[in-house]
Amino acid sequence: MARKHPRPEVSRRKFLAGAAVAGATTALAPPAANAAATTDASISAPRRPSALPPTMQVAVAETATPKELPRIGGVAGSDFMVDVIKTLDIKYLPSNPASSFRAVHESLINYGGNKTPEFLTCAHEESAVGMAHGYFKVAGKPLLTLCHGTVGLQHAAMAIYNAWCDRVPVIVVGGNDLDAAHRPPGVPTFHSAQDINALVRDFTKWDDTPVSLQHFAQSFVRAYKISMTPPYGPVAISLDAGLQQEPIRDNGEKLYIPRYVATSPPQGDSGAVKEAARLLANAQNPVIVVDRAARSENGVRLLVQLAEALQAQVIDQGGRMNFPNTHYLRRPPTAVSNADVIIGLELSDFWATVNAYIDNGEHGIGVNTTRIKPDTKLISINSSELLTKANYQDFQRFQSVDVSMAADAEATLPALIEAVKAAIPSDRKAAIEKRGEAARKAFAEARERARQAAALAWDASPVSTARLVMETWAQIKDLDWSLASSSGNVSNWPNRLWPMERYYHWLGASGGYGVGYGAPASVGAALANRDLGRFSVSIQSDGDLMYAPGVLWTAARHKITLLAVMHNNRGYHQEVMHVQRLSNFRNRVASLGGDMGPIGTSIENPDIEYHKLAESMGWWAKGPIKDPAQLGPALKEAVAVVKSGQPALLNVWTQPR
Ligand SMILES: Cc1ncc(C[n+]2csc(CCOP(=O)(O)OP(=O)(O)O)c2C)c(N)n1
Ligand SMILES: [Mg+2]
Repeated sequence: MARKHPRPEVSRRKFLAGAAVAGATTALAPPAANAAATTDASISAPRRPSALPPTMQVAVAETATPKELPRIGGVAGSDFMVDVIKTLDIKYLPSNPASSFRAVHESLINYGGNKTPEFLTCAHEESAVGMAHGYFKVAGKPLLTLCHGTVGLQHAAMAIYNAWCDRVPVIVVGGNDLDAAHRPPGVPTFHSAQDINALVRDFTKWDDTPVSLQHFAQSFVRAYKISMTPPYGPVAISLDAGLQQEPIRDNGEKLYIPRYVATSPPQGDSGAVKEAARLLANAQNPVIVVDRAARSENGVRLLVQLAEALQAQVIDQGGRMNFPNTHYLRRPPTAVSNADVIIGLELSDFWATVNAYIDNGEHGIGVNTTRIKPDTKLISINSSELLTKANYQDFQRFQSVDVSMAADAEATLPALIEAVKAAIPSDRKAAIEKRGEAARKAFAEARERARQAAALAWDASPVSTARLVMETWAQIKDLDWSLASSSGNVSNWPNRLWPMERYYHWLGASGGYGVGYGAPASVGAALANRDLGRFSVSIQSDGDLMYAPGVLWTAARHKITLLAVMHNNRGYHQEVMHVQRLSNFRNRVASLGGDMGPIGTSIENPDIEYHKLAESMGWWAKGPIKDPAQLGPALKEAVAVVKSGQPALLNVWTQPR
């Protein structure tokens, strides 16, 4: 990095030389460090054998009490960074430590008092970002994570991709030592790159590499602002180690922190809103499809208003808790087939909403069929159109729609509701009311069918997924509960049978379907719920937990209360089905691994003792529960433990799904 300014009072070079003497690194042997003040030591010094016996200094550094480091004069640059960070009221900083951000780490603790943000020790960078992801969906506020800019960011990448696909803001700051001439050789140089942000640029909204403290202040506030403007998304900042470590240079320029003012979300164009309202108001059978439409409790209220004004059926695809599943207008995805007008609000996949892809064509190639009538009018309000990048395919297949608004659905709903009310012709009001009556009947019938289906194999062992979910419900229903995450596949039982009415009852899934989201996201969501006095429960699948189980320790360490009920089907069941399907296509018997179960997809023999795993990291845990009769009493005990302040896990053996 080219630095414009003259050298600071205490140069980073001297600091590092001091650090070497104090034993921070044996690689920076004093002769080289001293000689480097004038010329490059490697040019003038005679070649030395590579395995040197320890010098006096090295031996002392490795065995003796380290000498006190020389003091840096002035104010540390990273203290100013902490001042900047503190203006944004970020409550937590889940992170795995690394030397590339040691200066800002030190400032956060000793200068910032480890408050706003509070450092939460994470065992994996993916867990840190996953926690931030889950936290946002409850709190509506982003978290900051610091990571080792190369290897740490590589670990964080999948979780950042999930956040990107799920339109969730996360502020990712990666430490990186840019100055090749001055950074320590060896590991810190392995862990440096020209441009760490390149790793995640395809799935972050914005990134920057500040080269001065003032630049950092601008970048950080800008990053926060961009990530918090709908459509939300993760952002990345590369933080140079030198910039963090050096003192503030007093060159007559006063550092300042730009004020953060939230950007208002983009609203649909008024002409397009009017046209959409006209189509909806005159439709015989309008259908509202929602995915990430509601960003808040108010969003849920607005959707109910829109649906009731039209007595339109609502299909909730579940990216968020958009619409109460207890409302009589709630319908299953098949309801699109009779629609003459469909409005999609923040759909991640409009094409698959109105088309079906059936994975059983010839040679394993899927077959596409339409789900809707040919003249159905389509309307879309989707802020994701403002956030499309080329490489990753999260934008899905292209779907032509008749009225298309690149706008935030929740922000557009008030105008749309008004426009719909104004556009309903008075002679259609009776017909619209009638639609509501039919919907009530269909809703009641569907609910009864779901209840009957849940009763199937009620006493089966291992436990049926419906029983797992409903026994859990029986123990939490009187609490102010939040389903922090549901990983694996439990046939959607919570969404089908738990009454979900509040925004935090359901938080959606990972967004990018990168498995390993469930465990950290539930801990992050539980953290936000804890601060709001709510009870968090998760359905935790076995495959998901094994990607990075260390997040269990983070939960226990930081007193994050969560009840994790395991859907332990002893396998990557979704993949069991895929291999089976291909075997069927090819008219072959699916390969079995003797007592190992399906090869490559079962997680058995040895069976993982998740209860012991959790216990070893500070959780109360019980299992394996195979007899469904034992589930209720165990859940009761676990709920009491969580209420007392400790996370609890039940290892329950379940049917595949
Ligand atoms: C990071 C990642 N690796 C692999 C996959 C492929 N995959 C999709 S579902 C699945 C199984 C997950 O197992 P589990 O969480 O136990 O859920 P189950 O299917 O058993 O209900 C896998 C491996 C993925 N989506 N993401
Ligand atoms: Mg599984």
